[in-house]
Amino acid sequence: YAALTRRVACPDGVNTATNAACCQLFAVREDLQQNLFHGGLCTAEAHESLRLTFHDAIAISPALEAQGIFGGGGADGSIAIFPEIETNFHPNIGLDEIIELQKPLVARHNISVADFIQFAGAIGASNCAGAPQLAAFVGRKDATQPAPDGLVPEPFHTPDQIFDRLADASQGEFDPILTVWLLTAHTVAAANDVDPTKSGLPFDSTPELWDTQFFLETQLRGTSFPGSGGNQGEVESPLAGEIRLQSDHTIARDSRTACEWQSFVDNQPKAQQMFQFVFHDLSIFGQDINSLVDCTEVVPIPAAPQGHTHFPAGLSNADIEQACAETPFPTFPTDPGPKTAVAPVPKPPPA
Ligand code: HEB
Ligand code: CA
Repeated sequence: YAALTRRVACPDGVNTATNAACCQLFAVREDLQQNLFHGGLCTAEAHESLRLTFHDAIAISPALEAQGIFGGGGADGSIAIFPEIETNFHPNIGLDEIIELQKPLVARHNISVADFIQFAGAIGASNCAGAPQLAAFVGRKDATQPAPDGLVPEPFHTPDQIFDRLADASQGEFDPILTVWLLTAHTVAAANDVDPTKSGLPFDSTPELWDTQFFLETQLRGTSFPGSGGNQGEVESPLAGEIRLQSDHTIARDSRTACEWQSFVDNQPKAQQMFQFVFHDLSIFGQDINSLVDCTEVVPIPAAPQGHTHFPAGLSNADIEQACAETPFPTFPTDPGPKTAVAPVPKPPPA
């Protein structure tokens, strides 16, 4: 079969592609790696580009449409086309920065804003060792109007609110189990705006690695806040310097999702394959797949996973808040030495 797949030579004289529409992406990839991701790093810009894919795509609501109200266009670039409107929606706090950083890159290429947002997220994730190769499509139609407010989940929402919102946006595809799959993204993540006194607070001890520490560390008993307490959407974390979202905490302990959450711990292939699957679908919400071209071949295969699943120093199975009733929590070695603090993810310099 391989012999039947005819590749086209790209006008750049260097690359070939299965579809000519993918050729333009080689230059976009190079621009992203050199001028946004510091030569190919899994830093804050990569994390924020991945978060942006979600906040653009999830803003679509068939439930609103059924009431005759415009429900948003999903992965249509609206968040970056109407930033003065959508970045003022509360859950989109902080995304104005990555939109501003991406803006000159979008302008340099012949690509829709909708395609650019999802492609930047896929390339950003590919810089994180252990990540899956995420889907890249071109041909999305750009938004002509902003999404309505109220469609992006908040960390203080209940599991029911979050499950209902994801089910609506996905026309029933994203159930509570697939919601857990989506949250794998929080393995390469930090919060800048949940605690107004601190920025770059990671969700796990390895925000530069696409590993399963996020699923293990969210199951540990929370003991303190990394900064100020009493912030909406934040609960106590087990480690100095680490932040825990209330939504991650409650979904990790909800009887519908606790065993699925635990099943990701030390299951690197699952953390890759399940996110690869849900990102593929999320990244084309509101678009017609038949009018898109699959250019996933342009996304680099990420580096192999690094490290091994472990309890951070000073913590062990005794600190696990067991939530899955069916299966005991697996045993792992504890890092040597005294309890240490997790370092913040440095903020990107402004555009
Ligand atoms: Fe996420 C981050 C929430 C889902 C991705 N998050 C984040 C934060 C929050 C959230 C709050 C922080 C922000 C600041 O800065 O402060 N999420 C959330 C919720 C949900 C989610 C509630 C539902 C459940 N995510 C998600 C998904 C995804 C994501 C699905 C994918 C796509 N996030 C993300 C990331 C991050 C975040 C990547 C990081 C960013 C940075 O680092 O900057
Ligand atoms: Ca991690």
